[in-house]
This record gives sequence, C-alpha cells and structure tokens, in this order.
Amino acid sequence: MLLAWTFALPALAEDGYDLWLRYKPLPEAQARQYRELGAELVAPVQTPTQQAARDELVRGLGGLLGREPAQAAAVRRNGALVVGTPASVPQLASLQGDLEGLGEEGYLIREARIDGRKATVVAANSDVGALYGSFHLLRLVQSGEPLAGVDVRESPRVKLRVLNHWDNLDRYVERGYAGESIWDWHRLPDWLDPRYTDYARANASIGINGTVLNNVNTSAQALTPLYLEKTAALASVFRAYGIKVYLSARFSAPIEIGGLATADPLDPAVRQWWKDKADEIYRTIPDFGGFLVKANSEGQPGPQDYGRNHADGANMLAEALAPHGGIVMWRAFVYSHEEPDDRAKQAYTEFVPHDGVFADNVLVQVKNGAIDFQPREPFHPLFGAMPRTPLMMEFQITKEYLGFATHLVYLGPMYEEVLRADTHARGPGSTVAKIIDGSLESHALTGMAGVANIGVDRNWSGSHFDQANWYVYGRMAWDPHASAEEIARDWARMTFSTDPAVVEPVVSMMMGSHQAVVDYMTPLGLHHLMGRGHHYGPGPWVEGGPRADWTSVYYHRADARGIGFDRSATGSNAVAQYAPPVAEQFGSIDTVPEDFLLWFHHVPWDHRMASGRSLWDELVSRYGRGVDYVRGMRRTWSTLEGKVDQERHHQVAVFLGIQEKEAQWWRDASVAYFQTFSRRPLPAGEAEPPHDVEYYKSLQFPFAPGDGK
Ligand code: GCV
Repeated sequence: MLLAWTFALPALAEDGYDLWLRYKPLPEAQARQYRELGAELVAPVQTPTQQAARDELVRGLGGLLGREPAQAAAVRRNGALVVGTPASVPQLASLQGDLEGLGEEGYLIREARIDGRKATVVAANSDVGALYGSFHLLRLVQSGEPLAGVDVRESPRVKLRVLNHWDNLDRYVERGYAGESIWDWHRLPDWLDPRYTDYARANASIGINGTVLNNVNTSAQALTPLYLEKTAALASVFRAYGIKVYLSARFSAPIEIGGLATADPLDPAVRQWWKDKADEIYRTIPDFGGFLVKANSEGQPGPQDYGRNHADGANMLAEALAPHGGIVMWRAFVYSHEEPDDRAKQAYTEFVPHDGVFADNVLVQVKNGAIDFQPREPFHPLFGAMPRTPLMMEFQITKEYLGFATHLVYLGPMYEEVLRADTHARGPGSTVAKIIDGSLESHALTGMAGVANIGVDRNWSGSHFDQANWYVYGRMAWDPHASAEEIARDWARMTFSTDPAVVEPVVSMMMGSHQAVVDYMTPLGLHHLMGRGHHYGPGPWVEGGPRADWTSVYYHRADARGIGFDRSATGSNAVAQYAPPVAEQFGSIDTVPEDFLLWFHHVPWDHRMASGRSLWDELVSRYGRGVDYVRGMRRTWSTLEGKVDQERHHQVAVFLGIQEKEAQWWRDASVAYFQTFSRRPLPAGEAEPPHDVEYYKSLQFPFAPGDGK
C-alpha cells in the first residue's frame, strides 16, 4: 500500500529552486555522446574559485549523465575533461597563445591533445574565466549540443555586469514580487544561508560579476560598521564566484551617521568623511566594488541641495574610492519637483552639460528610456549624447510596469530592441549596444545594471518564467549584441526540456509576449497609465496629487480631438534631444514608428494608420490583440501538459489564467475610458467593455505588493 502510494507521487515534481541549473538526467540517447567527457575530470582545487568550478562540474555532469566524473591529475583516457589556466594546469601551457585577447574573464572550449590523449578543454587566463567556461560547457551538455569539434571562444563585452537589488534593510523589496529580500540581515554575518551560494552560482553561470545589495532609496545605516560586517560576510560567499559587492550610498550619510552639519560635496569635512568611510569599507571588504547613487531624484538628497551639480557629487565619491580601485555608478534617473518641463527631457538637460567632467572611475547609469521602465519606451536620448562619459545601461528585470510576477512577459526582445536602436551619434550604426560596450567612444569602463527580480520565493523570481528575465539580462550584459531568441531557446532547454516539442512552443510564447503586454497595457506609444503608487492594473484616469508627472493624464493627454504627448517641435520638443536623423524620424507623424506614435505626437482620433484603420479603431484592435495573444499562450501551454513536470506546469497555467483576466481588465478599462474622449463606436467585432469607467475607477488595491515605502 505504502509502496503504491509512493509511486503515485509525481516523480518529477519541481519547485523551480534549481533555476536553469537543474542538471536532471539527460535522455539516454543524448547522454551517450558525453560518455567519455563525463568519465574523467582534470581540474585543480587550489583556490575557492577552482573549487567552485570543479564542484559545479561534478554536480552538473553527475546529474546529467548519471555518474560523477572520476577526478585525476593527468589525462589517462580519451575524451577526458580538462579545466583550468596554464598556471593551474601545466598541460594547458600550450594554449597560452590562444588565450591571448580573452582577458581576465574570457575562456575557450575546444578539443585538444593533452597528455597524449584526446580531451575536451576549458581554458582561461584566470580561475573565474575557467568557472565561466565550466558553466558554458554545462549549458552545452544540458542542451544536448554535440561537443565533437567544439570551438567556443568567449569574453564579456561589458566590464561591470551588475544586479541592483532594491532591497531595504528590513527585507522589504521595493517593486519586488517574489517575497521578501534574500538578504537575512538580522542573522548576518554569522548565518550564511546556503541560498547565498546558490545565488552566486546562478549569477556566475550567466556572467554577472557584481551585486548592489541595497535599495537606491537607501538608509544611511547600510554604511555603518554593523552593516559593513554583514556585507563583508556576503562578499566572502560571492568572491569565489567572481562577484563583487557594491552598496547604494545615501548622499546625506555624512549628516545622518557622520554627525556633520552638511553633505555639501565641496565641503572639506564632507570629503574627508567619505574618504575615511571608503578606507573603512576597504579594510572590511578589500575587493568592494563601489557605490551606486540615486541623488536629487524623487526626494532623495543630492549635491543640488547645496547648489552643486551631479559631477560635483559623483566626483567627490569617486575621489574617495579611487585609491582602492572602486567605482561610482551615478544614476541619471532624475527629475526635480521644481522643473516644469516635460519629464522625459530632464535627465538630458541635467547631465549633458557635464559630459567629460566626471572622474575616470564614474559611470553614469541611465535607464533604457527617459520616463521609467514603461512597457515600451524609445531609447533614452542620453545614449549618444555624452560621448566623453561612460554610460551604463539600467534595465529593470523586476516587472514593475509589466504585470508583476504573474504575467508571462519575456523581456529579451525589449532589451534587444533598445540595444539595437540606432542613436546615429556617430552616423548610422551607432547602436545603443555599442555605447554600452564602449566600442563607439573607446571607453574601457563599461557596465550594465539590472534591477533584480529576486526574493525568498522558492522559485526566486515569483514565477517560473520570470527566471528567464534574470537569465537573459545576464547573458545580454555579457554580450549586448546577443539574440533574445537564442537565449530564450537556451533557457527553455535548460529549464524545461531538450525536447523540441517543448522548446519551440515555449520560445514562441516568450518571443511574442513583450509585444502582447505592450498591446494590452500601453499600445502605440502610450505610457504611464497604471494604478497610482503600487502600479498595479490600469489607471489611465489617474490625475491630481502632488505632481502632474505622477499622473496618467499628464502622459496621454486624451481630449476630444485625439490622444498622445506632443514631444515634436510643436510640443515639448523632446525629439530635439536625439541626433538629427532620429529627431527627424521621431519628430514627424508620417515617419515615426507606430510603436512610438503617441509617445511623440498628439494624434487625431481619425488619423489613418498603416493598417488603413483610424487611430481609434487601431487602438482598440491593439488592446484586443494583446488579450488574444495571452489566450493563445494559454492554449499552447495546455498542450505541454505531461511534457513539463506537473508542479511547474500547473503554476504557469494558473498564472496565465490570471494574466488573461488582467489583460482583459486592462483592455476593457482603457477602452471604456478613452471612449469617453473619442466618442466613437468600437470597430465591428470588438466587444463592449462589460462595465462603465466609474466601475473600473472604483477598484482599489491598498495592499498590492512592491509599492515604495
Ligand atoms: C527605487 C520608479 C519606481 C521607484 C524607484 C524609482 C527609481 O519611480 O517606481 O520605486 O525607486 O523608479 O528607479 O529610483
């Protein structure tokens, strides 16, 4: 009886904790090709990073192939796996020349003769390069890729590949939808939750090499000795995986925890305080990465409080960190209470005059678009406008404006769209990716930041598919020119199955999911239409309150004539912040891509669209198209029942149901609301919203997760 019951349990139930590093046994037909590779492993364990690489290979190959490789100092049989650097594995010395140009973090994977026998080699110039190469090799095996003739040569195109945690010290995560913060500050530094190691493994597997532990809206407490000791404990776990820790620094910390009367960046006592603080940090954490700063933005303190500018503030911190090799990531997400101009223009206005003035160890961190991580934004006009300053990309991985963790939205296509956008800063082909990787303006200091979607939920990200967004962020930070679709395919193979009958439908669901959320929330360039404060659900009617640019009506400007924000020369002229060819394209209603039409123009309801429909009809049909896509994803996913383990299949299915309901709600509420301006009937075949606008306005969600505190 007991036996029968035991066998009745779903054998392959998975809760998602293992992420894309599941290492479940490969089907025998696939495993066969790795028999020799999986038999013997030559990999040193003299350093913590070497140990991490070998542990991962033993765990990974052991799981995938059903037995752990025997460990050896020399290759005794054909096909062995050899991992290391010429310094750590003398047999790899002959590859020294081939390793040139791969830098500190690059690696190669290829077949070579070692100790007179055929071997698969993962070779690098450093231990961390060998660790990255080991993860790459495991990815190939997880995906069932043949290794015969393998020839991989990889090095990151971006230097700093960083997660930004918006985690408060009380474990609340701002805009977090995966439970509370994984940093258990109270029990640190003594209790090192094993999750920290798994976090580091996951990050290293995609090349992430830095983490900012605390929210940009930070308390100065994070810089006190109590918290520095806790930060040091986390750093001690992450170090072996090539990950540095960074902290968000509150600009007014010299007042709050330093007892000074001012935080003026030109005040000698303030400057000395930061130098002393930096010295103290590096005594505790010798490889500390540096500071991330949100200053003079949304009420945060900053240099402008003292009549100084962003460069004054950033350079003061840079001076304190420079002797230790630390860097400053100074955010360009600024908009002041006093500034009456179009919010989309403010960062450019405040930062461009300081181009070339920032210290060498400062990066200016710029969100992908000029407003705030909206479902779709044109690329930020700062990209291309500050050639003498390294600009760091800031993407949001957590889906503050894209349906939280319940909506299946793969962000790869969105990241790709922004990175491939052509700024024309130095003529055609001046893509955002080339600004981020430093190649356009020959910057050596380069970076990409992703606002993390990680919390204590068993599946880390609040949903199984949101893991893909962490994954694609890391892969694109490594290579901003990479393909979102190929990355989705890698992820799906590792996360669900190598069976093409699973992979292809999953990839196809993912690839259209970003366009779908744009369609059912903010089609045709609309933006900032969500519920107030928590940002959950539709709120196109939001108006009033402390400031106009925290309302929806400020952005959509719907009236009897039409809809959209005129940012052309007849309006706020934000288009003029782009290079002339882009300004020209975006500035004309005839040439602007329809995806950005209402971002840049106030357009009459009867304007003829490419489809031949009026703007009103097109708008309504886009909303419907978005909802239909979600229905399609539900259908596709239901066909995968039995091909994906039951536990994860069930949760995804339920979440898709939530997504469909919420997509319909967005569509109905938006159509009902905008119809009060357009005063036009719905196009034929489009269902009337089941309620009037007053109903949708009356819905309240006081405890929706993630709101700022
Ligand atoms: C961390 C938006 C979010 C805030 C966030 C801010 C920022 O305004 O709603 O929660 O604050 O961006 O990026 O600083």
